[in-house]
Amino acid sequence: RVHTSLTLFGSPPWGFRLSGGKEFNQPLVITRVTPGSISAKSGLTAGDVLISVNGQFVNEMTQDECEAKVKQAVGSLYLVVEKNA
Ligand code: LEU
Repeated sequence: RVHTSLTLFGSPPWGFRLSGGKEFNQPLVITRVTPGSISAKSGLTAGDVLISVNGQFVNEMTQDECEAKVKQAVGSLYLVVEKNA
């Protein structure tokens, strides 16, 4: 399993959807990446497990908290994901 850092340049919508979160006792996982979006161009793919958002670990975040972080980002969004390839 490989941790990969991705920097998405721009502003929301980044073009991905999330599942999981602390309230579900599940990891936050990227479930969909919109073709042609900033996320797609940056190498994010469905199935990637989210590790951190703008340097903040997501393991204690609910899905809503994580989404709020993602939506707050302006200019760029720095993600660390675990790719399962
Ligand atoms: N759907 C949002 C976007 O593409 C991300 C979500 C996690 C808040 O920017």
